[in-house]
Amino acid sequence: MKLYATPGTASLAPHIILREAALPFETVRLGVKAKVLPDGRPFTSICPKGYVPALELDDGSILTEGPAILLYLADLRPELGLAPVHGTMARYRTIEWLSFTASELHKSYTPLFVRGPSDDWKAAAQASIERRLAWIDMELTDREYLGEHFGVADAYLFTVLNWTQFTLIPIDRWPSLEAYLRRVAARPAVRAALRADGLIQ
Ligand SMILES: N[C@@H](CCC(=O)N[C@@H](CS)C(=O)NCC(=O)O)C(=O)O
Repeated sequence: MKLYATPGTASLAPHIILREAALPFETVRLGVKAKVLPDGRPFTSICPKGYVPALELDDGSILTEGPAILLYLADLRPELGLAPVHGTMARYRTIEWLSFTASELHKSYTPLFVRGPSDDWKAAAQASIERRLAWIDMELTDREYLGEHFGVADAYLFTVLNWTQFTLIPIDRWPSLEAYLRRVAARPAVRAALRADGLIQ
C-alpha cells in the first residue's frame, strides 16, 4: 500500500494506524501547496480530489476520506482491535467519534490556517473549536482513550487536536484533554509517525 501524505496534516492519522498495525506501506510525501508526484505528474492525475490522505491499495485503486481509510486499515488487522467488531455498539461509537472529528472539528481549523477568511470568521471558528474542546475534555475525564483501548478514532482526534499548538487556543485550559494528548503522543507508533513526518526529533 502507498499512503499519499503531507506532513502535519490529516494524513498523520492513517500513518499512525499503519504503524500501530505494523502493516507494510510506503509513503509518498506531497507538499502543502504544490501536490506533485515524485515522477512530476500532478497528484490530481491519480486522485482527482487533490487532498490527503489517500491510500493506494495493492490493486492500484485509491481510497480517500480519512475515516474510510482508517476503518479499512483497522479491518486488515482485526485481532488488534484498532476498530471494534462490525455490528457492535462500540463500532457505532467509533463511527460517531470519526464523524464528529471530521465534521465538527477538522474543518473548523481550516479558517485558522489559510489566508482569506476575515477576522470575524476566524473568531467564530475558534469559538466553535473551543466549545468542542470543552466537551471533549469532559468526555475524557474518566477514560484513557475514546474506546476501551487505543483505536482509529484516537488516531484521528489526536491528529486534529495536535494542530491546536499552531493556534492561539490555550490547550492547558482543558486538563483531561491535555493529558490525553500526552498519552497518545507517548505511544511508540505515534512517536515513530511524528518523527517520520518531521514533527518531532
Ligand atoms: N474530507 C477529507 C478532507 C481531507 C483534508 O482536509 N485534507 C487536507 C489536509 S488536512 C488537504 O489535503 N488539503 C489540500 C487541498 O484541499 O487541496 C478527509 O476527511 O480525508
